[in-house]
Amino acid sequence: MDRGTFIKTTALGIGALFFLGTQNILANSFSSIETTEENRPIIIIGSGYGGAVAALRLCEAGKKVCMLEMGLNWAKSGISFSKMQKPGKSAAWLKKQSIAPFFNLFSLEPFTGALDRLDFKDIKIWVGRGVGGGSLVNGGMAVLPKRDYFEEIFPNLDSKLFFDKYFPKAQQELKVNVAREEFLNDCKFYKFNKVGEAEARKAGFKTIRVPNVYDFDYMEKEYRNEVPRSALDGEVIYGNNHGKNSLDKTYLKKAVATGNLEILDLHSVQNIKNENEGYCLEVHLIDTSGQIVAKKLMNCQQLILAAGTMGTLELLLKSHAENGLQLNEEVGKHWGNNGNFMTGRNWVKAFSGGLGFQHSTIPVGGIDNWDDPKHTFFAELAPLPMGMNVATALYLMINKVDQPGSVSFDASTKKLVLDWSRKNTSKMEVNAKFFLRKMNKVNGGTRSHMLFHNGLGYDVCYHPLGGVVLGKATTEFGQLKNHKNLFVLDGSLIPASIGVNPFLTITALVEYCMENLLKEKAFG
Ligand code: FAE
Repeated sequence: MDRGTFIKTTALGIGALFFLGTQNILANSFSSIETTEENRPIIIIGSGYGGAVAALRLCEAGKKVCMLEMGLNWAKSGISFSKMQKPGKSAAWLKKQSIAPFFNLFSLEPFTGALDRLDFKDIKIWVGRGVGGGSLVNGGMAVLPKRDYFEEIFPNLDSKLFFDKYFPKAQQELKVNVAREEFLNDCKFYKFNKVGEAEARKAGFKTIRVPNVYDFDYMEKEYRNEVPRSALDGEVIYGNNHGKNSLDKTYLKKAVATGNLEILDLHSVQNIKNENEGYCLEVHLIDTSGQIVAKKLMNCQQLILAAGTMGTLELLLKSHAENGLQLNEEVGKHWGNNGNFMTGRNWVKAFSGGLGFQHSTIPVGGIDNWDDPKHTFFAELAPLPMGMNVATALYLMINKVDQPGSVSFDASTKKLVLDWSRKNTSKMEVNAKFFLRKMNKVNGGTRSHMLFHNGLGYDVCYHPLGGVVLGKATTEFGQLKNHKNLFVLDGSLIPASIGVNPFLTITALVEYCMENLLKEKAFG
């Protein structure tokens, strides 16, 4: 696409749209809206973990940074996040129905919500939208990967340096903390976890306590009714109004405080074009109903892609297909679901109220079966905050990815294509059946047909990873190969899996990359 086709200025410009006062209808009625042009030295696309770390370190180094985020700045908007039992504005990205992993009985008015689901043939991928990215909607579990698995996944990285320096740095900045055992024992909202751990141990599995970014001091106050409730009131995948240290309260807050960060929300990047040594972005400014209200061309000397694994891959592959953006052959390879496999059990202590009637939304326990070479997995004891005792236990298993997939772009449909099918999850399914059999044998219960077809949620993915792997598609510090001024800094750097929930690793990796890029004077 050339610049001329890109900048189509019609007689009916933005001013007229506002004058007529019906932006949405008009944005639909007129195919072209005036395009304005802006320049920035450094642009970051995406405000999740990768984008937030990059922004802070650049701003601290005195660089002026502009961050483009397609989702809403929730903190600024004053709009509350909705509870799981009452999905509202934040529940879904421009959908007419709720998009939780199950029980989607709720109709919605399309709104630029905080949770999105990308549907492919054999896999559904959930992602966060809004300033803070995935940190707005995730469970906050901040888990260190197993050191030997980290070394297997990243053979060229110095693991000692990571475990001594970058992981502790990420934990500190993200405000990772651990719940007090006395509180967990006492709190009726964690009965599901207590029962889950006891059942797992009875079945011969090892259980572990899982750190989190949710402020457990705040949660204890919630329990004592001293502050408004969030985790103890069904808030999580549609956002938390209190308690969770999402990125807007950590990295992004610090970056904004430097005075060097400009965050533009509801700015959706459509395409990237390489121009001389810099980049030109085609950007749509949308309103909260998803209608385009303005178009911008944003030029920058340096570009950081941190749009999350799926967002970054889409922008790179689409821009390659449509604008001839040069890509190396590694882009799109080594993609995986981080071994995500959801499963559940029905009839868990059904007649004794054993799992509790109310669940905290924040997970604190896991089953660590990583040392078993035949059935290697980690499983999160996930809450099911339905406000009643459904006697159902939910688990998010994280397995190795023995058959990674790949991602390409179909220019005719203008959509990403995943080379990923049920066969990629066959070993994960073996592990899930093994796990369920062992649990049910000693504890009772049945495979949860209520939650998933045949009790096996092979197509649920919260952790898409890979496609722009560190040291393969990029240099050792995240610079896209053959591009002096284009950097990829997000989950796409991790090849297919990391064995545990990934945001702590993404944060540590980007800390490492940024420290070295700044040392190399990659940003001048
Ligand atoms: P991410 O946080 O996804 O941020 C990317 C941002 O870029 C988003 O805000 C997008 O809206 C934005 N973006 C995308 N495309 C564009 C575009 N074209 N123009 C402008 N902006 C764009 O990226 N992980 C854990 O470690 N622990 C957990 O407990 C956990 N629970 C989860 C629960 C749920 C329901 C979900 C969905 C995920 C969970 N995750 C968890 C995964 C974690 O949130 C995810 O790995 C990270 O957020 C990925 O970080 P990135 O920096 O790669």
